[in-house]
Amino acid sequence: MAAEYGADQIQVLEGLEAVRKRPGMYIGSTSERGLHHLVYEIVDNSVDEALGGYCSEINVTIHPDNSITVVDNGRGIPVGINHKTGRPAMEVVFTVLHAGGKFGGGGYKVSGGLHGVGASVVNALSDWLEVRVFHEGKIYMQRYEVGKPCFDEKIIGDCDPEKTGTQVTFMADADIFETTVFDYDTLKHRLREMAFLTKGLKITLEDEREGIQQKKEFHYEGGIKEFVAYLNKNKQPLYDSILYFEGNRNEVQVEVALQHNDTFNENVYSFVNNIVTPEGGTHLVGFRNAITKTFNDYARTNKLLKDNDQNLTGEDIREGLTAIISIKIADPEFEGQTKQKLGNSEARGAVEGIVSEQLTYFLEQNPAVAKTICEKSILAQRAREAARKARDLTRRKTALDGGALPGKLADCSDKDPKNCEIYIVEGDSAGGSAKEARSRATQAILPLRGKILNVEKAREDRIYENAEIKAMITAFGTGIHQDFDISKLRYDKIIIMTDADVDGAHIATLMLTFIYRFMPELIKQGHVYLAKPPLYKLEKNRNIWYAYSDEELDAILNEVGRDQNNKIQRYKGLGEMDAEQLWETTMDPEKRILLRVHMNEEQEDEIDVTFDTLMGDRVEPRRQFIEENAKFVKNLDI
Ligand code: TSJ
Repeated sequence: MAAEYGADQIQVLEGLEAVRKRPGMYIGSTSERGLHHLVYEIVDNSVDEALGGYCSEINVTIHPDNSITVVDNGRGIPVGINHKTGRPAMEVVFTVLHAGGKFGGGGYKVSGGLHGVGASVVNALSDWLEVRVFHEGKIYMQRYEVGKPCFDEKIIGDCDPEKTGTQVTFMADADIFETTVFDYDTLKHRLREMAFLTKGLKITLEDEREGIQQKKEFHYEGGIKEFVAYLNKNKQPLYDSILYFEGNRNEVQVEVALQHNDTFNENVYSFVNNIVTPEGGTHLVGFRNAITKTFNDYARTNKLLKDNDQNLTGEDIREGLTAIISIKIADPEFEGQTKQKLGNSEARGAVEGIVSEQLTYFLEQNPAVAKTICEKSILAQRAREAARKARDLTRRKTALDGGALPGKLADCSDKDPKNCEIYIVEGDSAGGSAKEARSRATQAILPLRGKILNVEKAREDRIYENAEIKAMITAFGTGIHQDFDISKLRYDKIIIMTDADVDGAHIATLMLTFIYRFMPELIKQGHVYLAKPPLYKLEKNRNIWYAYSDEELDAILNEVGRDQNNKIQRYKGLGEMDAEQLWETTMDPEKRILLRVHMNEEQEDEIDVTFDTLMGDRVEPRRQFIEENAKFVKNLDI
């Protein structure tokens, strides 16, 4: 332990103690999310070095004990004594709050973690942390425990004299965080995003933990252009080019990339200093203003819009648009309840000016692309008008006749939604068995015919014409989009019941897509479930077993013996079960398995749906099977 503490050091330690007392103030929370922010805080320092042009590679490693190493090939944190403080520069970085990147000539800082607090906060919240700097053939090192230096900066060995860089390893403090186990996918997602946002920078992520070992490399010479290509990769683009605009104005650095696809959804993500701004702000407003004005001007000038046609709305132009807006600004101001909405007014002008100018030029140079986008927007305009009429009609209907329920719905008798559940069943015949099997008081059945409309691939007016979708909307009772009201939900559980095969999984996916796009709160608040029918029935000596996977069938056979007189039935669909079997295996709340659907909030751009397992009393865990099957629905965007 370094023994002597002067007055400055005591002040420093008090600073770090404040971080440990109120960690939430510095990293948002001590949940899994806060834990992962520690990594981003460290990586941000290397990204700053890359933005300055001094670093081309960052490697992140999750070690078996869940400690983390971040290493870059930048200039290295300056070694030796920092004159202002009389302490080693690296010690200042890790022990003085807000010290990051502020010393040495030409310190450069545009990025910064969500809370922009830097390395000392990570140190304060770590059980231990070690930093190594590679400089002129020597390795400089210092170690800290619970924020305190264990010794002065020292040279611990030699390295290649050409090698420069900084390496930090830390172990999050288990006394502070709810969990200290890192999630590979969460880190992967954010590091990929950082690589897209910093063109040319190579970032690797390696997981050394037992049973997990994997490695990823992210390196995009095209930056956000490649980000747009990535977001559109499972979609059909409307034209080949990805539009790209960049420039500097009012001391705001602006980069925009965009491309339309043939879906009807808008996928526009904005970033400030490499941090996503889900609530947008002035930079997003500038972008929207620019495209609305530029496309309307172009469409008028080129007679794609006639004199008596209405102007295109921003929404019309953004139908099927995938775009990234990334700005860098010295003093970002965030407003709104969650402080995630950019407030700087100079950002609006900068983005609007750069996008208007360069988009106008692009459209003049690429009339075919311009025409494609304008025509799609004009179709969207017409569909919007038709959809408004259709929606008004549906709205009026439900209001007038007190919400006439769909004819196919066999409703339950209990009127308290808290007790009620609705089974959405694939196919009329399975629907029939389910109606017979159900517990009438609390279980409603809505049979749907075959595949429902894929709402990702249909325009809004066609969606409202679809009978299956209308039936679900009226049965649930909540309304959709801006009319959505959770207090009107007629069932506590919405249970999707489809065959246990690939077709069934596809149908379930289509239903989840519909719910996700029209009433996402139902998923967010945990009201949506998948039923899990069995795959096999085994009969032996008048005893019956049901198996929900091949592994389970195997386990049952091991137990009862693999004899000649075993009768094994493979269920190909729900229709093969009689009402009693359906009740016993899939609908009886005491015995059934339900998977609760939830959204991974970190990854909303990938629409990631995962599951909790809820099982009746007499069913033993079947985790593996469920994990395997959950993959079917992993990517909603089929
Ligand atoms: F902050 C930190 F300690 F957590 C950290 C910093 C962690 C990691 C993995 C890397 C870094 C870091 C810092 N990488 N590169 C730098 N660069 C500087 O600190 C640096 C070097 C030279 C000069 C100069 O003006 O000569 C200025 C700076 C800021």
